[in-house]
Order: sequence, then C-alpha cells, then structure tokens
Amino acid sequence: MNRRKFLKNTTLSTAGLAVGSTLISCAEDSKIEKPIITTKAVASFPLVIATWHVENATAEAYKVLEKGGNALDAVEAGCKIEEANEKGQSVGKGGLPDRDGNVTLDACIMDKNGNCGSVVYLQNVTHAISVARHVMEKTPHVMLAGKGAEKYAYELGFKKENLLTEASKEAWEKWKVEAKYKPIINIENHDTIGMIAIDKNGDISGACTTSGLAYKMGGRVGDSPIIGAGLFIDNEVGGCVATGLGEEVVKTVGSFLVVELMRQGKSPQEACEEAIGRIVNKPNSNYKNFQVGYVAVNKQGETGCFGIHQWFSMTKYQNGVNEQIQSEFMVKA
Ligand code: SD4
Repeated sequence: MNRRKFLKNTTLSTAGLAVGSTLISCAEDSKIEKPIITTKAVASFPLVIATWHVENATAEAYKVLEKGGNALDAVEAGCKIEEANEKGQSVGKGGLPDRDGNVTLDACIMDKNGNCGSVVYLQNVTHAISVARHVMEKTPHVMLAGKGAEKYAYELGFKKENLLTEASKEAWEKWKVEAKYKPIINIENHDTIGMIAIDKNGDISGACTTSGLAYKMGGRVGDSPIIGAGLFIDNEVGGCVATGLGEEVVKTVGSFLVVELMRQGKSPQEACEEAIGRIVNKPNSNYKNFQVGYVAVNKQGETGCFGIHQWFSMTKYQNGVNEQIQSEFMVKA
C-alpha cells in the first residue's frame, strides 16, 4: 500500500477541542449561545452521515461501502430505505401530503464529479432519489418537475403507487379541521433524509429526499431538491445536507455556504454553526418558530452537525459504529 493510500485509510485522530460556550450577538432577546465544539474529530473512510435518526438507512449505505461499492451507490441505497418506510411521514411512501391531500416528493443527488440530478413535485413514485439519479445520468438536464418527472419515471419502469397511506390520510383529515399552516419545528422520529458518504477511495457523494413540509401549499417545492440549498458536494472539499424549513435554507444557499466555508479552512462543525448563524442573525429572523439543521463532512472524513433548536440529530456510521449523535444547537431556551 502506498503512503497516500495508507494515510487515506488510516484513522486520523485530531485533538479534542475544549468544552465551553460563548454568547454571540443575535437578533431579539433570547439567550443564544454559540457552543465551542466538544466533539473529537476522528477521520477515517468509509463513512456515512445522515440527517436525523436513520440507523437502518446508514447501515444499508455502509453495507455498500464495506463491499467496496462507491459513495453514489451507497447514498442512493441508504435513502431508498427511508423512502420505502411507510412509517416515516416525511419521506417517500407514507409522507404527509400537501393541504389538498397530494403527496409530492422532492429529491436530489450529486456525485464526486459535480454531476447532479433532481426531481421536484414528483407524485405517485416512491423512489424519488432513484429517479433523480436517472435524471443526472441519463438526461441532458439537471432537474425534472411534476408531470414530466412522473412520466419519465414510468418510462424508466418505476411503478405507479398511491403514496398516501391510511395513517397519513388520517393525520391530514385531522389537520383539515383547523387547517392552520405552521412549520413543525422537529419531527421526533426522523425527517427529510439527507445523506453523504465517503467511499474507500475517499470520493464523496450525497443525496437528499423528502415529501417536504406537511400541509404545504399545492405546488410548493422546498430546499431538498435544490442543489446548493438542500445538498452540495465538492469532492475536493466535502459535502453538506440540510433539513428543516426549506425556505430559510434556500434564502442562504445553505449547503453551498457550508462547503465554501470548509474550503476556506473551517471545520465541518464550525461551518455548520456559521451557516445556522446566517439564518438566525438575519434582520427580523423568525428563527424561534422554525428549525434548520445541517450535517457536513470534509475530505478528511471529519464531520459536524448543528441546528437552530434542540433535538436535531445526525446518524453516523464510521469505524464500524452506527450511532445517533445529538446535535448541538444555537437557541438555548
Ligand atoms: C423542506 N427541508 O421541504 C424540507 C423539509 C424538512 O425537516 O427537511 N423538514 O423544506
């Protein structure tokens, strides 16, 4: 094994950083703390990280990587687990519908060469992430929407399915009684799945898939299928995926921002914190009422995650350990 490969495959431990927190200036009156990073950065390949608590999905992706598979296949396989999981009410089949009762999916994928594909407002097809991959690999385009995306999926052989499960229909019927639209700050089980993998060659790919915000307006598209907002990968630098209120992520081009901050030398953790700060510190930010969370990894395999509020989490599979990591957060009540 040559030295470069040896270094790539060897666990690199960097020093743990000090524990503590400092107050940062912030809009309004709440006590907002900027934690100093407490996690030890331990870097090694292969690895998978994902938003929220999705250990089955990271396990599936890691299986691909362990067999020597590439990061792109790994993130697609991982995301498909959650898309097929009818109990997850914010991804794929079983996702909560828009206010008219339609389940509409957004997804995107990006590879080590900067290629990307996405589908927005896709209906009746469970595996939006796979359709997005086909858009990337087989069409001259980056993004297909609505009926066009659905038609393309059927041409590829995807089957037409009713994505509105009884449980999601029931939740929607209950919601209709008051029909108040309010973004949900945290979904306790799991949520939009954004996933990034680094394979044994050190190459990075990422994917993001969601049914978007529950009871959104018909036609609404969030950040998750928007390259640079919901996901961004630069194989020279690292990758980032977002979850939470997509409108706020789009306004700050969040995932691209995190990757660019890492390019400038910030750790993944520092970059996620700064990107969250950009949202919170905007004039008149309504941050108390919504959640945004980022997970990121750099080329060395160091990871970071950060949310506006408590209860955001990252699932990480690295060094044979598949674990849920509770994210640090900005707003301490
Ligand atoms: C969206 N970002 O459609 C997605 C939803 C999400 O936690 O991540 N919810 O805005």
